[in-house]
Amino acid sequence: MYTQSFNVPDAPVAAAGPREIKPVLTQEQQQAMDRAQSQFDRLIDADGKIEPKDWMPEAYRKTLVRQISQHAHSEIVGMLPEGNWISRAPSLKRKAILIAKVQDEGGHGLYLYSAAETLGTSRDQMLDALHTGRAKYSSIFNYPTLTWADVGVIGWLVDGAAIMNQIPLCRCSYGPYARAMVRICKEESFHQRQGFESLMVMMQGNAEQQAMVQDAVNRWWWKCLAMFGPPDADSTNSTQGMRWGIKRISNDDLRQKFVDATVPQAKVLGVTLPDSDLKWNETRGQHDYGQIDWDEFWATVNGNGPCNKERLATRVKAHEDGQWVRDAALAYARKQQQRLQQQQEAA
Ligand code: FAQ
Repeated sequence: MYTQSFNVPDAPVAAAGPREIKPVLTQEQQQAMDRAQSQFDRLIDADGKIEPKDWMPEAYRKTLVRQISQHAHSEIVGMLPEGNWISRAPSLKRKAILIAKVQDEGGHGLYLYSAAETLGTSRDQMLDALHTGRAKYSSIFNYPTLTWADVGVIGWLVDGAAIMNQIPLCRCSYGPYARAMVRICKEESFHQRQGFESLMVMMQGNAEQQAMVQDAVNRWWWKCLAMFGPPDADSTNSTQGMRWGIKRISNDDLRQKFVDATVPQAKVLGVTLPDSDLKWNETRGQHDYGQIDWDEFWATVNGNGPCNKERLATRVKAHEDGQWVRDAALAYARKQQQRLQQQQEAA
């Protein structure tokens, strides 16, 4: 079910009607199309921004809808593993921080759905793709949060990995996505810092608390490395994404930057990263690290991780439970419109 890419139809296709035939362009139309393509290519080469009303190749638009909507779904589904702990946070302070963080993730989802809507897709289409299992969301949110230390580790490592991947997206060639990412990255930085601080407090506590942190790090480390996506050689979308200035740094390069940035932080915290191959490589000026379990990654992406079904069912239920809010908002909007119309008619 998760294996399919998110495809947006080019145009509505009649259920039982004949297949759409692409119109044959006149010479003039073809020349106009070629000019638009050249202008787009020049803008991309000059590192400029493409805006919603600009002409863009259909494949560029589809790629952005795919990535931005998957990103939005990840933020929304990403509320669930930590949301589970709001009612069990160990103090009022931790509860307030966690509520703020989870709300931020919801906000990120909404900015991103809005950015994707500027590409001519609707929120309903995107949500339908998520709820029916046709759209992907980040593999990382299909793992359970077993203890309070998991909440700190999600902030430190998952948000840390998310920032590493998302900072380059602030320079993405599509204006609305790039601008949304600026604010998102600022908020993710707070998330990462609060996670690290929460773990620091636990590491200064008793042996049981320290063991809890180490156990959470052991369970999340490899999943966070996989979060950056398949190795560059298997990354089907990278070459084109880089050419279009959507993606700026490759999956493997970002993963390496994350490892190099995290090793010293782990030392400060006093935890061990669970990789016996992890060591500084003097020649490369980077850390070597061990083998990621890609079979597990793909099983999770394909819907068979430990929590995929639970996460999706929770999302679908939340959406259905919220139907009355959408109905009420529409009824209110209709009423306002009628009132305005009556006032205009009376004037
Ligand atoms: N999970 O060819 P590539 C967060 C798929 S937000 C699932 O390398 P691409 C905030 C990929 O879609 C986290 N699927 O693809 C937070 C493609 O399949 P498709 C999300 C994955 O697009 C923190 C196929 O594999 N961030 O954490 C994953 O060039 C804490 C081949 O891969 C974003 O979405 C994966 N991990 O590069 C919230 C950032 N990796 O679509 C709450 C924006 C790859 O062709 C708590 N996205 N796949 O069927 C991106 O930067 C890129 O889309 C990548 C993948 C880097 C994720």
